[in-house]
Amino acid sequence: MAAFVLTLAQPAHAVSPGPDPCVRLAPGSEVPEPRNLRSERGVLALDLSIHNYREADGSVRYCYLLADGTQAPALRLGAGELLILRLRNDLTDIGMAQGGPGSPGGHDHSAHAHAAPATDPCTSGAMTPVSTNLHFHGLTVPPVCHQDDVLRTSVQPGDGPFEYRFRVPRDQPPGLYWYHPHIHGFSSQQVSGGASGPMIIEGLERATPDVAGLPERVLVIRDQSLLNPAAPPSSSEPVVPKMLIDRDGDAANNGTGFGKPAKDLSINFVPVPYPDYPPAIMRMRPGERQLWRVVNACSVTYLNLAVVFGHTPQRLGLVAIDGVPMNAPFGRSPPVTWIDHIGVPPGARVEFIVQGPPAGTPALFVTRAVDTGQGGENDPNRALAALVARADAPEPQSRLPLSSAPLPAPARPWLGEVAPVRVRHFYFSEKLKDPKDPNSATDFYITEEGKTPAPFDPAATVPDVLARQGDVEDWIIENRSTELHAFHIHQLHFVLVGWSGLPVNEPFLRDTVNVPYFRAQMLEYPSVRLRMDFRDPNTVGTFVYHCHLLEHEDGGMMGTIRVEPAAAAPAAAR
Ligand SMILES: [Cu+2]
Repeated sequence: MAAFVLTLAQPAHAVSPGPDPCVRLAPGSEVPEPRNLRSERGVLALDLSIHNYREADGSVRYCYLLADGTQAPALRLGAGELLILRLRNDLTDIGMAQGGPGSPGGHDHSAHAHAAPATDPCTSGAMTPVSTNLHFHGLTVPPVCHQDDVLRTSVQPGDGPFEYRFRVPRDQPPGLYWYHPHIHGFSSQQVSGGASGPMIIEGLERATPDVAGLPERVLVIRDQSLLNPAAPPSSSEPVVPKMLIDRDGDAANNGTGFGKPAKDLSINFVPVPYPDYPPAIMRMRPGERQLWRVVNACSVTYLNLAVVFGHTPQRLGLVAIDGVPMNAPFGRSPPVTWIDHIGVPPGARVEFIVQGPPAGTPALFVTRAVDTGQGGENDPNRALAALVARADAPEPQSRLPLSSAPLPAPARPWLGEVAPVRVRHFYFSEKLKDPKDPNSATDFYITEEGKTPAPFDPAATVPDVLARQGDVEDWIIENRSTELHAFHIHQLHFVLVGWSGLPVNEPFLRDTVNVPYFRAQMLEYPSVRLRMDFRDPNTVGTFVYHCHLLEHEDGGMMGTIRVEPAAAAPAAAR
């Protein structure tokens, strides 16, 4: 159930003035590829600005732009290389989330007038609708200002360019990562508005020779408020129970796989709107093998990706999850796992080999329904893109290199076989602000067992968890709510070693994992057991773990961890 603030009456705000900097393609357009920005001589330097714009229908778009207006470029660099990203905040206060329909229109309402003067972006921690920052999801870089801190770093519209500068670790696995804003309370609004972009650490073919030389496509799937919220379901769908609406106005899971979705989806900014889901177009050469690199950049929508020719699901060759090749760096998993659908929670990435259809065969890239639980959003079956096979189809802009010098051997033993020094227990839970009023807003919690559930407190000076660099811990995370949550922790990857008390054999890494939902007839709460890796010195510092359904994160489902240096006194025993 998505539930906290944004239940504003529509649309008391005027359209933003001037041209829309976050222009979107029409439904049914060909899927564009993001512009590739590649490192040169070991450095990728760029200037990026973030913008927003209110549409005539009241919806608000956000976007990252290069100086020439290019949206959401793909940042591509190698392990060991330097990223220098100067972020300028061009957000304007267009009346979102701050008490509703008071502000008369966006014009003459420049956020520059509101920006607090001379606050230090490294320490302000400001959380306003026009504050922003960047999180580099999946990278093991230090949680400090100018690198990957999201707790205190907050850039305001008056601040001028703010520099992010870090070196990608030499042992960062090659694969697909992503960048997005992470201001507590406003993450969902900015990300569902479109603020996100892909980042690729080069060299996947060094771990997985099967992909060497393949053409590649980077696909960012985002969600957004419905373009046609009042439309009845398409007449081609089966009749489903009457729509339920959760307290945020999203369509609630009806358990059928059909009906109105909570959000529309887009693929590289081509919307595929309810109710008819006109697919975007992807041209391929008949039978061509490609590597698809897919980010689930949705704020709240689960994906379950498949490719169908006619009605027949096709084999997809999964090679990487969450930026890490399946077989890297230990070779404990096959380099390619052939499956016919792939579940992807919000925040996660998957990279897989696809074979194009024969000429003339109708083919679709789809997401199948996801059962998010009785309390979850409706994520029905729907198309994303039609695959059109023609001999004269243009080739993707990029191909993986043919040469494939193997990756260096790992420096540390395989995480899955390291004994944890301690086990911690956490649980996801939800509570109505007014238990007597089923329409009141919901608080969202992630709580360590034994403590009192409380929403994330940005003013807290004591971290929720103390750990020590060099340690490996097991975290058991229960779900005591009736909807799915997606656990994510910054700065590190983990191994899923257990599922509701049963051992799991997943000899690969993740940074985001689905936590199954509770049903009333269950005897125990469902859970995941994760082997958490604090061995890397870059994990030293204070950072966050949270649910990656951003309405939940913004609603309080987040905690802080401080990892102390190995040389310091032992972390408080628990
Ligand atoms: Cu959640």
